[in-house]
Amino acid sequence: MNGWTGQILRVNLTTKTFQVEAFGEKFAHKWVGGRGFAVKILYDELAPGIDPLGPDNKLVVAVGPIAGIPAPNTGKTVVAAKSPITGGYGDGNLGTRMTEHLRKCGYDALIVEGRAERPTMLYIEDGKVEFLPADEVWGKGTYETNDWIYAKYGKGVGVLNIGQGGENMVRYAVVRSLEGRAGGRPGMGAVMGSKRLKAIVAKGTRPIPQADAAGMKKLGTDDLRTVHEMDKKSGWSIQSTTGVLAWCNEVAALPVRNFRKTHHPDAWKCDGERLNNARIATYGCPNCTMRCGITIHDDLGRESELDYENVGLLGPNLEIFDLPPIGALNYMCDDYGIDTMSGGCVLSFYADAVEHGAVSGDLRFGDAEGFKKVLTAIALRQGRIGNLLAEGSMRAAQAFGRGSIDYAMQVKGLEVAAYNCKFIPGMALAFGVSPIGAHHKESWVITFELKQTSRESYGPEKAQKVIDLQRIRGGLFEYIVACRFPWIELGWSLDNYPKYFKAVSGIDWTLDDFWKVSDRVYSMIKLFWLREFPASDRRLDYPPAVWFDPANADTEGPIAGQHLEYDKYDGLLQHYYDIRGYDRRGFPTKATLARLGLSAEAAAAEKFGSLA
Ligand code: PTT
Ligand code: SF4
Repeated sequence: MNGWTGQILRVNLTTKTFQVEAFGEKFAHKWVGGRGFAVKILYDELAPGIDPLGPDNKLVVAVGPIAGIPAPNTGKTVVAAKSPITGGYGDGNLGTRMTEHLRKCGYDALIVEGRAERPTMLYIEDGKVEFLPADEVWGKGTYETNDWIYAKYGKGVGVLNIGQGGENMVRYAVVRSLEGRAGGRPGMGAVMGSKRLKAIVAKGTRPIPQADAAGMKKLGTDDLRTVHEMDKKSGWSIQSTTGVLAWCNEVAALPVRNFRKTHHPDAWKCDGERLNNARIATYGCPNCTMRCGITIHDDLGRESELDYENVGLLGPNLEIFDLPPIGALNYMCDDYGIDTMSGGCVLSFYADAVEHGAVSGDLRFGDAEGFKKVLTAIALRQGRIGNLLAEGSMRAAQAFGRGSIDYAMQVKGLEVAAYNCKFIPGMALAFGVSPIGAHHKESWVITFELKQTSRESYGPEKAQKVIDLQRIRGGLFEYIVACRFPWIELGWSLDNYPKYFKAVSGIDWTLDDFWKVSDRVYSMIKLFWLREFPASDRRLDYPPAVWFDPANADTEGPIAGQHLEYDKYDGLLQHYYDIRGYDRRGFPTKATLARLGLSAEAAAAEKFGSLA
């Protein structure tokens, strides 16, 4: 079968056994790869209600048909499991040499089951699988672990690993790879830790089956060159993602002081221009010619890689505006293997809760040293506060009480990205309906909303745009598995992707064919949620309450006096459900599921909650 290796590797850490399973064209064409494979496998194989941090959860590492093949930005891999922070489907996407090596070992996905007795490193080399002791690096950070692996196998291998955050099952621990960054915000690192799986290493040498390997090679290498030229011409990677910080500050969309404020006069001190001036090196994922990872020295002289989300949520959101201490918090998150975004929101929530008397403590906004101490307590689960905050802001708020849940900046348990939607209804909707909890990766509608429509509108055009973007970002790029930045940042045409797909698989699909897969994948994720939360309703798709609170409205600046309104947001949500073919609770109807070829899955889901 061209385009896919046709094989999945299943390993069991409890029994230290593995098996290779074949999949056919029907499965490949229906789910394509990455997120598509992951949600189908997890839906079919996980019993509803299992403990995400117990041995019954499974970790899926999945690539897609163009992943790992030289072509623009194809070095990405999806990591997925039932999420410890949301209890629903969770995944993330990171740049890593694992992408290419897993495929060259002969697999399009890896399923990790069970729980090892001792800390373990899984080593995969072509057809060989080894369960090796990792006691030596258990308790160590991701940098030291990575170096330990490189010293054993050389720098060219594919590596996924976790730090102390994952080992201690911090519910927002990520999976790390030094050739990319971090992935799996909804606790994929904690799932690895719960399995005592410190690292996965792969080294493959087999060819990846392609319909037209020579044609793909020419197309891919030519396009890598063109993308590089486009980047140089546009200058995008001068500031990379952090270019957006100054704009967010200008349009009152920056998270400041746990999202209480939307802009700050000192924000320029940590903007993209300052970051570029402080740059000491540039990093990129494999198969990328528009490398966007900018590193600086933190306040201890360590090299720390900063993106917009990391700066926004560990900087202004904590009222810290100097890059070196922001870099230090970011370095700590990377080394502990903790998500910078949830980490930033949990820290800001705690400072806010102290300020509002929900909990006693001496942490104050702007106190970088204080935030570092709390972050360490979280990663190592030290003391009552460290332990509580390691559970995420939603659970911590439930423990603190006193109305603090209103300013825990999360949706479905997962903390929001660095866009302050106090008065940005469409982006608030994008967070609300993101299928893994709040994340900007699914639909970054904010620029359309503020540049091409009216900010005040709660009209169907915004719901439609959220869906259009979900189909591309949360759909296509997550199952074909490639970085979306050439498209979103440089305008690289989406029409290139059916071309790559045809060269590797021989299948001639239009973008509309891909959108159908996207809708199928989103509906499948919804069924996963229905099974886990059968009594849930549309309030699961609401953003944090503080954005609706008139008392929280800005007192000056471009959106003074403005805030989201519940009835209007609910109307916007209904537009979204109507266009998607979902019922009033936000689940796909039977007719929608039948249209997407999911009647069997619908029948299985009905045991847990009825469908309209
Ligand atoms: C992603 C999320 C992001 S999105 C950022 S910064 W961003 C944070 N980065 C973290 C980090 O770094 N260290 C850490 N300990 N935690 C971190 N958490 C946060 O994780 C990422 C890039 C970026 S930089 C973005 S937008 C794009 N994301 C893509 C995506 O999701 N899919 C896709 N097909 N292409 C993408 N391209 C871009 O990749 P999660 P990465 Mg990460 C230091 O995975 O869980 O989705 O969270 O992916 O390889 O590290 O690159 O302004
Ligand atoms: Fe990785 Fe950035 Fe390149 Fe995307 S643009 S592949 S995130 S280095």
